[in-house]
Amino acid sequence: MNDDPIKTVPYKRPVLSSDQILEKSAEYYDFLNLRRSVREFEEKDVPKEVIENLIKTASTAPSGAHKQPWTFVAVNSKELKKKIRAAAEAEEMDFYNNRATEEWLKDLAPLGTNWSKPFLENAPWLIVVFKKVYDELPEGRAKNYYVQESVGIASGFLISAIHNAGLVTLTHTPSPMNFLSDILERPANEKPFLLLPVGYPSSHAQVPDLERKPLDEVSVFL
Ligand code: IYR
Repeated sequence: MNDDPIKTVPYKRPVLSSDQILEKSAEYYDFLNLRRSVREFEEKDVPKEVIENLIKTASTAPSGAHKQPWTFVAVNSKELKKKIRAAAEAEEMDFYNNRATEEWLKDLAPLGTNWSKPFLENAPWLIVVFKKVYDELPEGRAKNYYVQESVGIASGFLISAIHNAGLVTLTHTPSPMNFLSDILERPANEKPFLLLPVGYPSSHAQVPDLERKPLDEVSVFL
């Protein structure tokens, strides 16, 4: 283990005027406010280099003790996507028919989701985010910290990077999702966290006409 303090370098940032800061903050809000979870994809491929850039962006996220406790598994293989869809739909069928409470089904009803997940095969890429609950190093097991928070933040970066690239995604969380570890052959220290299909929206993609809570409902200024 290396206990030396990390070397420091001068902090570099884009230097903006206060007017530019105001403009940028408003622009970024307008831009991200256009993001929607899209469930219908065009069967059009996205180059691997694009996916690499998205993953590199996600991996710039802050993490507990800079452990970067994540692995992004990018799946383009038709065969693997087919296997993932079959396993996810089996879980979802059981969820919608047996496991979901009345209240949960009632909350989901306006969104119109069901057990059928064609996007798991239609989207050109599935990015499966794994959290590393601990690190397996040559010298043995090492602890990771704030894993849930760190991987959640990295996933947020990933979603905004996908939107920024003009592509779409949705946050799919089949439950339980251990089948992803088996199909993707991940080691025991990695647990599936989130599945993001990535691609172009289908030209007839529809999204629910949702309203976002206004600022005064989601914030308190003191
Ligand atoms: N995992 C299921 C159910 C589901 C749960 C929530 I919370 C959602 O916001 C949407 C769906 C599914 O993917 O259909």
